[in-house]
Amino acid sequence: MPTPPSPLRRITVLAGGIGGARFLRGLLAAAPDAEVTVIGNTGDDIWIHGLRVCPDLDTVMYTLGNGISEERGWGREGETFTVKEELADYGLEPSWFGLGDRDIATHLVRTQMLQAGYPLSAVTEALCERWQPGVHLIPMTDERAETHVVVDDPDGAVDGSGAPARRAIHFQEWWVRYRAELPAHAIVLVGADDAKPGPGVVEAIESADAVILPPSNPVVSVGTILEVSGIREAVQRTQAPVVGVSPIVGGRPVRGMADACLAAIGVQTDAAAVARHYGPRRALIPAGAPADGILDGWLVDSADAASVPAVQSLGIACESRPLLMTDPEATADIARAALELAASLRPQA
Ligand code: FO1
Repeated sequence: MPTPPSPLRRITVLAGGIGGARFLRGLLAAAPDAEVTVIGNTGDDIWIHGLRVCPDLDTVMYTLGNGISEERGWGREGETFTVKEELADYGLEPSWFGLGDRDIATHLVRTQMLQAGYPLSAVTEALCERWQPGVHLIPMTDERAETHVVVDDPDGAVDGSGAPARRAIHFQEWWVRYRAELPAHAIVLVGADDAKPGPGVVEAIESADAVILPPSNPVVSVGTILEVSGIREAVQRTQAPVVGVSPIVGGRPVRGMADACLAAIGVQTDAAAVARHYGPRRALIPAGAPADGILDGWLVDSADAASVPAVQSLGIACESRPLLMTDPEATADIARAALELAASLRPQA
């Protein structure tokens, strides 16, 4: 008996880099008939050696196009770094960001198209012609909006009062050069106010049958996408159920350094705390309480089953199940569980 086509045909996902890309592989396996639109984070984007690098868009494109380096989670499989070595021999900075030779071809195509006047959305569509990721990958905005991190000056400069001087560094420098080990006083999306949602972004959220927040970084990936004016509002008003998958398991990020980012905004590294941070969309809590959040449902790992009642008391449906994406089958099961929770939350037709 063929499984009936799921009522969730149009699925929109707000995705960051590695965790989001791996989740998407499971989602496509769990819902092969679905039409998946991925709104990609571009806050990580950076000019490096005159090339425009879009780490999260490329990680989704390479992962779903089977060109990703599995062991790094970013950049290309079978990569070489000859150009990087040559640049280092010239003493050209930054030497802390590794551009692979194959990866450089992507940045050359993107940079040439941007300089010819194409918007990032058109560039991304052109690059996806080659990679065929199986999703419609669209940047959160076509405008420049870059995540910067306010830290104590790494060179130890002090201000007039002798306190450590603070300065903003690009997210990639904080993440790659300093491994997010410099305490972040603030994380700022430079350009957020002027950036508007990219073509198709609001429409993909409003017309979805389900909106999914994958286990991407809640601050510098999902959080960044929601900072582009108009996107959070679209998520709050969509008719589609909005379901998230916790990126924190047993008090620790599944991968990456989400804990350093959560600390920067004063949110505990805990599955329930992230749900509270995203907030309930429809208040089940006493009428009149603010329900300006974005979540209808939240999946937590079995290790965090004890936090289910606390999340439910916020007005967010919550279930616990294994969330470690240990292999494609496990990832497909997680995606399936997210879709089932979304289907159960659809307004009764
Ligand atoms: N991450 C690193 O830890 N070291 C690198 O040298 C590095 C280079 C790099 C080049 C292209 C690219 O698309 C991603 C790259 N990343 C690197 C990963 C990147 O910092 C992260 O994927 C995201 O920005 C965070 O999700």
